Amino acid sequence: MKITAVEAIPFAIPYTKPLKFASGEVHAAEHVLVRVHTDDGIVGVAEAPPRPFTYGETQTGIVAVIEQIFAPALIGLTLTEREVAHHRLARTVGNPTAKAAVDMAMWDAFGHTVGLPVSDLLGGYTDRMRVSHMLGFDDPAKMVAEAERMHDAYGITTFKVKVGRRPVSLDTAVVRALRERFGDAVELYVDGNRGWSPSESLRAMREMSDLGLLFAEELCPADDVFGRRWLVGQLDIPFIADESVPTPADVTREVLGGSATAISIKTARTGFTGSARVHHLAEGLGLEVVMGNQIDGQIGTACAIAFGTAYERTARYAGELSNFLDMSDDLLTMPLQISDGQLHRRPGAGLGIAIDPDKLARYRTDL
Ligand code: MUC
Ligand code: MG
Repeated sequence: MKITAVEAIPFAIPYTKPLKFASGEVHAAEHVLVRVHTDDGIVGVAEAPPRPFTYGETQTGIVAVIEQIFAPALIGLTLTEREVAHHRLARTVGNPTAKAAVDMAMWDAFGHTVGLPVSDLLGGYTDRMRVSHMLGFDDPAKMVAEAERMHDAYGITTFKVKVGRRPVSLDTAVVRALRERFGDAVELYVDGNRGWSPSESLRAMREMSDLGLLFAEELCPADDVFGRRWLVGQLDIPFIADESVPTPADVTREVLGGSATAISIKTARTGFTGSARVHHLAEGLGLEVVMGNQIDGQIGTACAIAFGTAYERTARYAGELSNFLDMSDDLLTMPLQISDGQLHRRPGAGLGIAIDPDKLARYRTDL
């Protein structure tokens, strides 16, 4: 169970449909495959998605921090020394997705070593989750058509609508068009990626007050400290903190400060070890949680479903588990399948996934 090597392999897979949102846009999955090797010949995998507009990480930076700092700090530890690994990774500030991928690859390797699924090792609550699909910026007719496609092809009935454009009516028109098209047959919520000011956010939420929204996520920046507290205090639905809460301490700060009332858990940024800490904190504080999406590929989505199915609280709402459908290809030998609006966690040890060597050879960008 001793770690002998940690690899960081950059790869690039184009999106068939780019995702656009208030803080940026993504046209290709330029991610980093992380592989943790042990002296038993076990290999654990995970992926890190660089999101410079969210965490400041780049693909080159993720490879460098893993190769230069994390790998030397972890080689020689056993897979059960997770707390030691966590503290060694924490000596480096920032780099959330690089740390998370290393952590999750260690868990995958541990699952393979003991012959058990990661989801069972974490909590083993259920084997499936309902799926929520993120709809990126476009005009109302195209966003409705995209929702129809996801509804008809995959049975998806929950949509997170990206908002945060100016004027706010650009986005409120989309949400209204979706509600008019689907009626009560779908759940809708909105994510502003910090695009609006607090007052624009309140105006938009008032315009949409008859549309039965489930949540509002990160409509304005957490750094608008009083403005955001003012906004959250006036809403009658939970306000989800996402990129403003990359650590448990941030969750505490935002929630106790009145700037958030629900939490997005993203395994891409807190791994399994950190996500468990956020989950337990949310349980202790009595907060609702949603399993979020860092525009994950299929490896990242396998991680999110493994964690989301482990606990009752994370499996309660639809999880954001479908945006890999917009990628032109992926690295797994067996693709994830969404049907009837649900994704099952993979059976089998670890994450239950295997990397296709031919696909990795085609898409890696370091050789
Ligand atoms: C989200 O929930 O914000 C958009 C940017 C990012 O980093 O993640 C996505 C989804
Ligand atoms: Mg978000």
